[in-house]
Amino acid sequence: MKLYGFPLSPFVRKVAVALAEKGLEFEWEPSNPGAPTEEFLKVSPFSKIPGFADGDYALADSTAIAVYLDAKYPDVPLIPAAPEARGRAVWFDEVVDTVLIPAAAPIVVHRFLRPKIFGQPGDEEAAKAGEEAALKSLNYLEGQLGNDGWLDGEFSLGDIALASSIKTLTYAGWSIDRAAHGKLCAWYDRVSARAAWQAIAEKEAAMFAAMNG
Ligand SMILES: N[C@@H](CCC(=O)N[C@@H](CS)C(=O)NCC(=O)O)C(=O)O
Repeated sequence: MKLYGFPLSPFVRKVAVALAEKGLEFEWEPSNPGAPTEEFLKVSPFSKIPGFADGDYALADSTAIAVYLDAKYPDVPLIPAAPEARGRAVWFDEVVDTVLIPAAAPIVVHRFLRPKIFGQPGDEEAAKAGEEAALKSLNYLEGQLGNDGWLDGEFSLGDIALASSIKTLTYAGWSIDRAAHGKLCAWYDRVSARAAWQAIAEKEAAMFAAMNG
């Protein structure tokens, strides 16, 4: 199996962690959607990351890939079978992908990508507006969490999507406000302690070191 895309992307990390949770080996190519190779465009026709290939089979959307992986390699399920839990796992994944990530994106753009990667000034006002905009979904997610465990019953795709998006924000120096979002903070610590999460964090760090070296 092969995963294409920079590990900074929360969507790419979501797939990497899902693969690791399932104990699946994969090759990870840090493809750049701005400078796509022919091979990458074959799996990701719109040049979005992640791209993914399992033999001759290719997909390019983190949720579609997770759905495929769960059906094809069901030993460690990440999308629960019970209808209610199944619906909520996909709901949390969607809240993260379509509400939290777009709202919080300016934090990463203006405090990490522009100043640290592209050598351009970041717009601090835009970053602050991103922090403010992200509160709506963070407050909602805080309200969904208990004092232990996961977003909904078993550890699922929703947990992976949310933790992956938070990790991307940490590159910009952002962290969960423990006073305002204590449950979210403790939950993120629990996700970060998982063996699969740590294995991907190590791979990610090695990829960043190689790119910067
Ligand atoms: N819905 C897609 C979103 C993928 C996406 O937007 N990826 C961004 C990087 S975080 C990307 O490829 N951007 C490059 C572009 O849009 O040209 C998924 O879940 O995989």
